[in-house]
Amino acid sequence: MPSPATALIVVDVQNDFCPGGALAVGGGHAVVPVINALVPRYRQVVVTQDWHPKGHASFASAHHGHEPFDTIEMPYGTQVLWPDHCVQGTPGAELHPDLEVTTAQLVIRKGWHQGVDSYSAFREADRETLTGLAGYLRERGVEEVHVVGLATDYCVAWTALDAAGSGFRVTVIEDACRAIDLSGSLKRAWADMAAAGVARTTSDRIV
Ligand code: VGL
Ligand code: ZN
Repeated sequence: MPSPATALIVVDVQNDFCPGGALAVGGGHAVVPVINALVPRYRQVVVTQDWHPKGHASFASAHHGHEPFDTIEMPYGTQVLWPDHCVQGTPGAELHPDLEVTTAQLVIRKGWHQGVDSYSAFREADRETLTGLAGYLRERGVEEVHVVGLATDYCVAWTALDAAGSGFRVTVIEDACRAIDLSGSLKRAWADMAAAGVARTTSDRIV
């Protein structure tokens, strides 16, 4: 059983990242039963939602002459352009209907600044704007976080890296995640996480 000082962060388990969704992650829905089994083990559970306004800067449709999965240079760095996804208030932005997170105390919505993406639940892609999550966790005595959800190589990895950078011990529970894997992004994400001291485990070691 994880200690009471360990929080579970459930990242972006939303309809648009599941099969049939606008930015479907292969097998995305398969994380739902795994996460449902994990949630009751944690005293503190935080859920995140990718939550973009219409015409968000991370959408290919907002950039004339660009296709989804192109990359462009933004003032804050390189940005992958995505299909329109997780638009605020749409069914695609809702949490997967079978996800059981009624005990979660906090929902962090991210990516809502029109011109800035936010893969991480801690810090937007400009690397300056904080969401307040680190302060929230610290004030509640959290020392360690376990990260699960979608997608391993984007929002899960960036959240895990920023958690480590904020001084939390971090573990990613692999079988409770699925990846987009765009041009080697999954391999790179695991390497970056390993270099940052992020540990890796599987849900059978916790449940
Ligand atoms: C995500 C791409 C764009 C994610 C969010 O949740 O990993 N990926 N927006
Ligand atoms: Zn997004």
